[in-house]
Amino acid sequence: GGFWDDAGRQSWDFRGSKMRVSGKSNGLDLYLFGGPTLAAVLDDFTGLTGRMAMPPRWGLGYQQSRYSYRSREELEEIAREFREREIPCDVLYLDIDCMEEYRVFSFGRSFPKPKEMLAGLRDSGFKISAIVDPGVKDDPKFPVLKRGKSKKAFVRKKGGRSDFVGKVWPGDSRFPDFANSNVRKWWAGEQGRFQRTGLAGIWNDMNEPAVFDGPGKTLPEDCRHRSDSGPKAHGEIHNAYGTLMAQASREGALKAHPDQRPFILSRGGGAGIQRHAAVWTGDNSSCWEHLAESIPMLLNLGLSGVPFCGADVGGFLDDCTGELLVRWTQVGAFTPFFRNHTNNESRSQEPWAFGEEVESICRGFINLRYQLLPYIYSTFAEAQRSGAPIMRPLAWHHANDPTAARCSDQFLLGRDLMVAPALQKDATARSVYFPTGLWFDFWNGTLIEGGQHVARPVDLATCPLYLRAGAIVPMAAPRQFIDPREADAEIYLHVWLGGRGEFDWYEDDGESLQFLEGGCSRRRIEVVDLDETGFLRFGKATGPRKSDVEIWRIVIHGVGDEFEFTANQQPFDANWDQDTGVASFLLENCPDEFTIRWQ
Ligand code: MIG
Repeated sequence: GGFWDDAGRQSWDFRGSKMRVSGKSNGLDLYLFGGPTLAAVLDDFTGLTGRMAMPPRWGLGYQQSRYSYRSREELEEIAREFREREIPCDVLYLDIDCMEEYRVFSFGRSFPKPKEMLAGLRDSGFKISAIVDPGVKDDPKFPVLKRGKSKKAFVRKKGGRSDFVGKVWPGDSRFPDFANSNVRKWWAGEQGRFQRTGLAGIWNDMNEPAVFDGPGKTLPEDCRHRSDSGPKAHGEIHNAYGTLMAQASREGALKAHPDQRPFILSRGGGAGIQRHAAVWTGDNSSCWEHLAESIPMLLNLGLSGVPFCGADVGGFLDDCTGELLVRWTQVGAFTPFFRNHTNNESRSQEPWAFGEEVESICRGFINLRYQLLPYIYSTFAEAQRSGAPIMRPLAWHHANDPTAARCSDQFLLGRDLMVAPALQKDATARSVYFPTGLWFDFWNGTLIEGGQHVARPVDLATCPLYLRAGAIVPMAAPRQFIDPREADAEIYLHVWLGGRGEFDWYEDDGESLQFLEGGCSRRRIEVVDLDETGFLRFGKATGPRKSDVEIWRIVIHGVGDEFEFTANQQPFDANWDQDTGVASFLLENCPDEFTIRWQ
C-alpha cells in the first residue's frame, strides 16, 4: 500500500513493475505499507487516517431518492407507497428542490410545516436525509450569508482581500473555508439548527467543491484558505475540502442530536473521509456499462479505507429500464450503502415504476438485504475495528489464487457470501469463478468445487449467490424498517459444512453512542467440519450489554448423513431433511461456551 499525505494535485502512474508518483507539493510525506496481506495494509492505513464511525443501523437499510421529490405531498406519497406495497425502506432523500431558491438550510414553500412533516414520516419509520451543498447564496439579506460574512467564514480570492464568488445552484455563491475549525464550528451550528426540525441525515453534495464557472469547474487554485495550520492556497488543500465539509456536517449532526450516531453521505472527500461520512460514487448513468463498473469502483473505495460506500442503484443520468433496475437492485442489495437515486430529467425509478414483475423481484432482494442485516451489521463492526472493507474483492480472502485476484465482476460481502451478479442485458447465464475450496449455491444448495469457472443459468429473478464451505451467516426475519425498540429476538444462524469458519457476532442498540463506552455485546462463533470432527461453538459473550437474542435457530446446510448431535456432551435432537441436506434445531438463551458436536 502507498499513501502520499498531501491534499494537492498528485498523479500515480503504474506501468508493469514501475510506479511513478508526481505532484506539485514541496515535500513528500510518503507512507508505504508492507502488509503483506491486504488486511494488514488496510489495518495500518486506517490506523493512520482513521476508521469508519459506526453508523446507525437504519443507515444499512434500503434508501430511496430522486432529484427531486418536489413537495411535501409527493414525499409523503412515496412513503405511503413503500408501506402499502410492503417494500422495506428506511431513508428518503430531499434533494435541492426542497430549498427556497437553493438557499442552504431552508425549506421552500412546497414543504410547509417541515417539523410536522418529518415527525409524521418518522412515525411510519422513515428517516429523512436532506441535501446540504457548500455554496451559500450571495444575497446580502440571506441570514446564513450575513452570519458567515461576519465570521469571515468564506474562502478568499487571491491576495486575500475579498471573498471568492462563483456560480452554483443558488447563482452567485460564497464557499465556507472548512479548513478552519472556527468555520466548521459555525457551520455545525447552522446545520444543527436545520437538523433539529427532525432531519435524521445530511447529504453533502458538490463538495469537491464543484463551481460551475470555476477553472476545471472548481475553486481557482490560488484562492486563499485560513487553515488550522496557517494560510494555504486552495491548490494545496483541494482534495481535503470534501472531507473537511463532511467533518463539519458530522459536528452539526452531533449538535442537533448529541446522543445519536450521525448519518452523513458525501460525494467529495479524500483519505480519511471514512471517519465522517459514507460515500457514493456520484453521477453514473442508467446503462449496463456503469452497472458493471460500479463493482470495481466500490471495491477500490473499500481498499482505500472507505468501507461504507455505494453507487446510485438504477443509475442517475438517463432512463433506467425494468431489467436494468432489477439487475442493479440485485447488486445494490449486497453493497454497503444501498440507495436508489435518479436525475430530474430521468423517468421514475422507484421499485414499482416498471410494473409488477420488476417490483416483486426488487421487493424480494430488498427483503433479503434486511434478512442479512445481522450478518452485514457485524461486518460493519469489523470494518470499524480494523478498516477491513465490507464489500471485498475475492483476493481479500483468496490471495494465493491468481484468477481470483483478477476478478472484478464478482465480490464478497463480508467473509463468506460471494455475489456473482448478472451484469448484461438479456442475460440467461453467467460464468462464475469459484476460488479454490468448496462452495455452496445459496439458492439450491448445490456443492461446487473451487478453482474453476462454471456457467450458471440465470433468469431475471436470480442473482447467483454462494457460500464458502465453513460459512456462518446470521439472518433475521425481514422487516419494513429498522426500529431500535424492536431488536431481533430470533436469529437464524446458517452454517455451511465442509470447512472451517468463524464469525464475530456483534450487537449494540443500533443508534446511540453508548457502544463507545462498551454498550455492545460480542461473541465468537466457530464452526469446524473436517473428516474426523464436526462442531459448532458459541464463545463467551463479552461486553456489558445483554444480548437481544432469545432464540437461535441453527440451520446447518450440507448435512449428507443422519448425524448424531450432542450439545455440551448431552444427546441433542435435530430435524434433518434428507432432500435438502439441511439440519435445524433451536437454542433458547444460548449459554456461554456452548458446543454442538456431530458424528
Ligand atoms: O449538478 O442535487 O451527484 O446526486 O441529485 C447536479 C442535484 C447536482 C449532483 C449529485 C446528484 C444530485 C444532483 N447534484
